[in-house]
Amino acid sequence: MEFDPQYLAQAPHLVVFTGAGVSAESGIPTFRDALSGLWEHFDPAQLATPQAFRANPALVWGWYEWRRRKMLQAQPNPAHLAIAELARRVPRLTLITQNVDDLHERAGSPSVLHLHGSLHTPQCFACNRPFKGKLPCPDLPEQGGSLEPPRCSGCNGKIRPGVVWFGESLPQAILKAAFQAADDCDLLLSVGTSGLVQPAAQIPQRALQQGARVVHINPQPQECRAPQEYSLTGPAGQLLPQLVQRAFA
Ligand code: BV8
Ligand code: ZN
Repeated sequence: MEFDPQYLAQAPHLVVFTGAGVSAESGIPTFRDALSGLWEHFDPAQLATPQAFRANPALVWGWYEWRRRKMLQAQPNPAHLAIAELARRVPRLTLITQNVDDLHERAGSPSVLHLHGSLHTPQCFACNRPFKGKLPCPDLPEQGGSLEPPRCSGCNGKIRPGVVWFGESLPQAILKAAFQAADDCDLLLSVGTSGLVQPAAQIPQRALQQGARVVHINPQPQECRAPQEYSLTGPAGQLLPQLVQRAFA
């Protein structure tokens, strides 16, 4: 059945759930593509772990600084801007992201639930104190490189990225708020995610189970197992502005 953009204008509570694909058109490689150059022989699920950081802190810190530099150079794309526009138009919008970049914030989204943390909140690997220092814009070569992490001013421990690694728990209060929004919403847009990573991937399923409409926005067609589940195939930077335009024309 065709998705009617009017559902967007009429939903009392809209959830937008995003993955790395929403930042793809800003030039930020998705998680699978983020392993080029120095890291191309690594599996992200191996590198984005506390074990990898313990074993080779400079390799892991270099990868994250290389990605942070890409984020600093990136601009929000029309998908981020359309989501920020939706927040101004609908009665209630909860934005939940798996991404560690700040492009939703820079596009003007007022509040963002970061399930997997953020590259902009480094902290101490030993004592968890937030890193107070200023991180310089890393001048890593395009193919990246190893970089010794800075040290904690409190305990001299190594500073780590403020992201949730594989095998680490998600921030419980944020996950709880995200699940509550999924359980309460009338419509959920799932934008640019392959739905592989748990427990984030449960969010669209919970919305579907309680009777909300769920719309997947992804260049890869997504499997729809329920009558109120839809798959809009294409890049988010094109489809989202069109949806907003048709919903509020
Ligand atoms: C935990 C931060 C336990 C780091 C990330 C149950 C079953 C199986 C496995 C598990 C399970 N429960 C837990 C696990 C293990 C693991 C897991 O899920 N493994 C997977 C690989 C099977 N989960 C965990 O370890 C989680 N922790 O559960 O802890 C626990 C419990 C108690 C006590 C202690 C421990 C932690 C998971 C968090 C990992 N951190 N990010 C970093 O960024 O470096 S996840 C990382 O992957 C990113 O956040 C990203 O969002 C996510 C997925 O990566 P991508 O594939 O790149 O992105 P995405 O999935 O969004 O795919 C891109 C999509 O975009 C594609 O579909 C593509 O078609 C589309 N696209 C491309 N271009 C566009 C587009 N869409 C729209 N427009 C476009 N232009
Ligand atoms: Zn410390």
